[in-house]
Amino acid sequence: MEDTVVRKKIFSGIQPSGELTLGSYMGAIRNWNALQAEYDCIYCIVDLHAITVRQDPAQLRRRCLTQLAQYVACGLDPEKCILFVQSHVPEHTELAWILGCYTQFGELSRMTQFKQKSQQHADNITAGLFTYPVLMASDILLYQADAVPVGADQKQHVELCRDIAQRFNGIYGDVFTLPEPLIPKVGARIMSLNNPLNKMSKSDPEGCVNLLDKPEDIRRKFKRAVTDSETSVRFDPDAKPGVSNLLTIYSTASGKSVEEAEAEFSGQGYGAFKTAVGDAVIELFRPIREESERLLSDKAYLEQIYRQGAERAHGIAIRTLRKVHRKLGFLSR
Ligand code: ATP
Ligand code: LTN
Repeated sequence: MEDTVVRKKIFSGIQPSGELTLGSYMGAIRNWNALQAEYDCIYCIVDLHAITVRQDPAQLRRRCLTQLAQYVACGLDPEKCILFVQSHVPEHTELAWILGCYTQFGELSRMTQFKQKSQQHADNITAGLFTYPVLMASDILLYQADAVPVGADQKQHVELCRDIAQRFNGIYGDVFTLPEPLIPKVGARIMSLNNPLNKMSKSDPEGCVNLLDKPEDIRRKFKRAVTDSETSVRFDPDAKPGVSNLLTIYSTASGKSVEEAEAEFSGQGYGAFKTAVGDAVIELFRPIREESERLLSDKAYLEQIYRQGAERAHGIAIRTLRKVHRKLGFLSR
């Protein structure tokens, strides 16, 4: 009899709260792409997470579809992985309620993202913003994911998810797989082009390059990128955060190592270097932008992808949720 190989499971998601950025590409999607050949991958558009801060309904609807088109244009293959929208699979919110009863107030209060976002949205600090990591834990645990490919900023949330799973398993036996964060060695934290001490973020348009930006906008943003008062292109994140960030971007966009990139630009000024980084990113994103535009003109195809994705995701999620109900002592329906 042939051995059945159990493939490891991967889950990740991105909020449709803005455009996909160079940061989310380098920190997450690039890795998602590489993993689909070897693992069972499930990638989500986490719209329920997006509403933890106020969204415009028409814009949210458009961004969800655009984000799906970009997932596919980046190489995520709906034949190889499951692509779906979080709100289409109701088990996410059901399990989140349950897990919230196994999560401490103190644990959630310590989350860095909550502290930052509650400063940014001081007039609207909702219960949803606070319990955001519980919903994220539910996303991951429903699919019994072994690994979660994310940028460095999400490590704390994956660790909390693991703690919640461990606590639950400690009480009820082996219910959940304990997930590991998968964080890339290079590109896990791309910094803002405006201020290289801050993470590149959707909420800072000039410091941030979007996947769908036009070449002239990408060129302009790199030309204006903040560097330092020296002239040497050298990787030293503490002394030269701006230049080091550009080297990281160049290296990941061109496939060359940071050392090769340093050698390539030695003796050249920052002007030529910035132009080359911009050009590398333009060429990296050009096919993605063109393919996204093509896919967006075929709404029926995109709808078919997310409908099938939700159906397959639901089939997996319901099994975990039923098991959880049984373990908790809920009467079966
Ligand atoms: P916000 O900017 O509003 O905080 P975000 O861009 O960090 O949002 P998402 O788009 O949900 O949030 O992040 C998607 C994925 O991309 C996550 O895995 C996150 O860790 C990763 N990511 C986001 N920004 C960066 C960055 N600057 N460098 C590396 N990875 C990033
Ligand atoms: N919080 C994540 C998005 C997210 C996620 C997930 C990532 C929601 N659910 C499950 C991995 C696994 C962020 O990037 N802001």
